[in-house]
Amino acid sequence: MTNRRSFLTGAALIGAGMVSRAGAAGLPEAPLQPAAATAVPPPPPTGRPFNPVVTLNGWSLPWRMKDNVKEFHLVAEPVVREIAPGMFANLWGYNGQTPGPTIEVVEGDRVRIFVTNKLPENTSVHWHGQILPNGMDGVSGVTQPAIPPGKTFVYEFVAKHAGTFMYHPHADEMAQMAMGMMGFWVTHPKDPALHAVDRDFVFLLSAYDIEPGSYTPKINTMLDFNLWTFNSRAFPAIDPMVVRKGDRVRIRAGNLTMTNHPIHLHGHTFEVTGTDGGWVKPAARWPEVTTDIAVGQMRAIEFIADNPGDWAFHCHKSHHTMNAMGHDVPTMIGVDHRGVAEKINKLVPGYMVMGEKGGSMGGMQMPIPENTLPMMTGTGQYGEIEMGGMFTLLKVRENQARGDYSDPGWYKHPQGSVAREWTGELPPPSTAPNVPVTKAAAPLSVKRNAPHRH
Ligand SMILES: [Cu+2]
Repeated sequence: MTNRRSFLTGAALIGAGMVSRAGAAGLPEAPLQPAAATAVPPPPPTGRPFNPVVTLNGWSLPWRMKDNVKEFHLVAEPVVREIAPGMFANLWGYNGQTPGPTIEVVEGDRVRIFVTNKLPENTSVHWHGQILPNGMDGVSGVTQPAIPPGKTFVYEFVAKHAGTFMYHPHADEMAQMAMGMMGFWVTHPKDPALHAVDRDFVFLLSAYDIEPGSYTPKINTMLDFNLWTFNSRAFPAIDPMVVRKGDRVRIRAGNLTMTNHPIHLHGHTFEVTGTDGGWVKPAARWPEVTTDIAVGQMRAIEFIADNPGDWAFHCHKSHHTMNAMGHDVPTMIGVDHRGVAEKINKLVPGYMVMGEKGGSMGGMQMPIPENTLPMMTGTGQYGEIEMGGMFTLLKVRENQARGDYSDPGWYKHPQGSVAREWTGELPPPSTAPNVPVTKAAAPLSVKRNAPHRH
């Protein structure tokens, strides 16, 4: 993981020329983040104190204080995102990344956001969930003229309510969101002790349809996406959420895909403590291990990480824990196609028949096209994980230092606490009763019901 200090040093060096130019124009700096590692933010250098969030495989946008106003500079621009090692996508985002940087402010802050449009078409920014003056709502054509390419607009409002929000365009939004235009927004409570947690992770759910061998998403796809991501990253490239045993943990997620995602955590029960409408009153909360996040919604879940281990955290739609897959594939389970394979092999040497025993890749190695990802991938300490897409791990450790987010490696299970093969006596195998599978259907005779008498 990159630490913010080293990143800022790098940015300052690269951007030295840009700073003076921006300074002359009165604009705050627009820092860039080209790396996809999780950047853990330091405590806020200016303004009211708050407990920063950790953006999975992302970062938080630095600001400058000017006359007691927090000034940010977002640059909407084409970016190249590494979806996972070896696979890159031509997307649109902000300040070098998609999603754009997380904006963190404190309840009551006056916020000024400069938005420079470096896209080839008009854009705007809608501040999803914020209660603000109508003209700052970012709906192009309705509350403002769209921001033309090359222009900079300025938004200014008071962040009135603490909570979990996001930003995204309201201009050609189908195309722009399909290209990755989105970012997280957190308004922290004025009192940092209110809703305080030890670790606070944030990410956005996004989906892309990128044909193997190509780099740009098909923006007209409505449902049949092949890359399901947290912050435009697919497992095994999503960083784990590392916590210390006993930590109070919050995970906030927002959904900017075209379908709902039932997000499921293993080993713990949580409560939904916040939505994009605000904090849920304690009396209205109930325990869950899965929470469905509908399109356009934000959810904050909270729990005490009291169970050490490597716990799966994923979308429960099984196709969403797969990477680039073909959906027009017949189910071959139980079909003996050895003879067919032999014949095809005479024509196409090396042809591999798949799916007879299920979809498991079980040690198979197959060449894949350029710039795509294997469907199911990742290896754990006990072998192949056979998951992709919207999947990561919550790693709960006794001895993880406070504030340390580095990956502690695989969990060392206490002796005798791992599922294992039964080596004792086995009962005789049971079989299903032998039922004839098909019988010529007898012609149907339909009996008309007597009329009802009500
Ligand atoms: Cu899903």
